[in-house]
Amino acid sequence: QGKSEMTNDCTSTTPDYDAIVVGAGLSGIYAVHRLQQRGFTVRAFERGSGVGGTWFWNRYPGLQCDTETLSYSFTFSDELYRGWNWSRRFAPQSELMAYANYMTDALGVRDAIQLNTAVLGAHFDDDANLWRVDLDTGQSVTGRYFVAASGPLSTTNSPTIAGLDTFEGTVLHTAQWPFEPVDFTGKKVGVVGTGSSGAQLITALAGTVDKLVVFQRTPQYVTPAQQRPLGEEEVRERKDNLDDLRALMRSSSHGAPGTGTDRSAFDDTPEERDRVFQAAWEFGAQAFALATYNDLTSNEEANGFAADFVRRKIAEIVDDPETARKLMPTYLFGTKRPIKVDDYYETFNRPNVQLVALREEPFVSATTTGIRTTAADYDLDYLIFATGFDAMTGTLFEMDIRGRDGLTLRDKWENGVYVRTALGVAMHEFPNMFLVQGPQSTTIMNNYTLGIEINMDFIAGLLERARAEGNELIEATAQSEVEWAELCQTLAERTLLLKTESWWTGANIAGKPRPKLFQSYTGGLKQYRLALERAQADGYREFERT
Ligand code: N01
Repeated sequence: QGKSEMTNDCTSTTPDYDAIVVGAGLSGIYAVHRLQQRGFTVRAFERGSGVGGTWFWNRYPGLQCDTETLSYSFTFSDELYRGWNWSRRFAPQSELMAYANYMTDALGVRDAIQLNTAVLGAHFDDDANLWRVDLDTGQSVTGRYFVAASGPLSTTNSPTIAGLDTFEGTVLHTAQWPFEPVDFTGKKVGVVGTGSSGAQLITALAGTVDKLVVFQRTPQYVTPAQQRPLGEEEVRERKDNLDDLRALMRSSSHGAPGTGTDRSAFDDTPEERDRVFQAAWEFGAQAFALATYNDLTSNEEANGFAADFVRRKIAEIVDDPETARKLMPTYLFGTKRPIKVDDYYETFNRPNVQLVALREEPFVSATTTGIRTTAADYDLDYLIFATGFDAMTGTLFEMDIRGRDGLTLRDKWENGVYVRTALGVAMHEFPNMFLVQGPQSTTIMNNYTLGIEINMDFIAGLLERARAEGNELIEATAQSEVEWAELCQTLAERTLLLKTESWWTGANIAGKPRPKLFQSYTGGLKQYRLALERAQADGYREFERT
């Protein structure tokens, strides 16, 4: 409960809540819990009609989390980890939603979450030292702290095609999927985009639809997830050895068992390398990208070994040589987020699936009956955009966030060109505002659930320290955010990631200025955790407290 009822009283200096949280996805749920547990009053606002965040909105057929369930789970509570049973190696959307609801109820945070309520703006009041938060319900609330748990992938990228409004079929987006099931039986369906969402959707729809036309811009590297039901024995094993699992996750580079390796691709002969890649292909999950060799995304020659292996697989799997040619990726392996989907290339052997290479035959326009490219007309009942997100800054910029003296976050970060955060959790000139899995944290690079825990435990500790010392304001120093942003950029420059245009590099949104500082911390989850632990041990010197 808040200290007082919500108020529109702009002169009040006693905030309604200690903390206001944006979002009730997994990060918002944990943020509310962690702050309540430390004795802070908290209110979270969620625009959806249910909790779950990304899993609430992305309901398209075939969706499953591509991090294994046994590690895509909160590990802070033995009881809650043991109390939940995943049915499969990778959780489908319905189970992910059930998990978000399970955590919400088990942690007792449901009453602190106001659904169907979007945060429109949050302004720091320099005189009262609090945040004034405006909601789309017309309400305005105040909080001492403002915590953005709004997710890195929660604002869709919806490119348009000339004449789209004349198309008489149905247009959908994977991340704004209808709540009622859509029956695609006997329909002609076009899918634009072949990232993680597109690849999952394409393989799921192919068996149902009459005709599936895949509009592909960049051919992708897709390795099998190797989905399967979980065995009772492996679940029991994990639950009985939770301390080991936790230690393994926290000391691994990606926050999940089976990630990271000490071996270079040059340690092996070509034959040995093929055996290693083949074993990883058969094992599935993230093994191919993260557990084969440690130099795949830092050395171009090593990268070529992995890329060649996948290209050979495509040539072996895909029957039609022309389709296989169109499916061959040429960018550096792993410089877009690796896609783990079963039977992706096999799907293109189905007689009802057609691949359109947009770089060879670009869109001309939509028509009343479908899509026209420079080479042909495609009749469609549905056109589905699987075109991703305005990642990292998109959702933060959508809200009108203003720090000291009315400075907007958009101006502070120069439209996303110079994003700078202290340790991925806070910004200078935005006192008492915190980010959970925001830019320059491990966010989309590593296991998300553990990243949330590490982030929020740090923030809660900092708030507790400020409270104990009687500080009203916590503000990242200008120096700390410059240093951290430079570190993020330096680490990214040691990889091959900057050589490819992707949503990781902020290059996927037409007209959006290109970031000059990398927006993720790529040093790995273990190093990130250690950096936050050092900051805590050193008395939070990155933050001025008054
Ligand atoms: O989006 P994407 P996504 N015309 O940006 C194409 C997470 N996720 O939703 O590569 C034509 O990766 C674009 O082409 P190109 C995960 O982190 C997780 O698939 O830019 N095509 C690309 O093919 C993932 O990385 C899960 O040339 C256009 C596709 O659309 C992130 O979300 C599942 C276009 C977009 O791919 C984003 O994935 C799903 C245009 N104008 C997603 N604009 C899990 O399982 C874009 N494209 C955890």
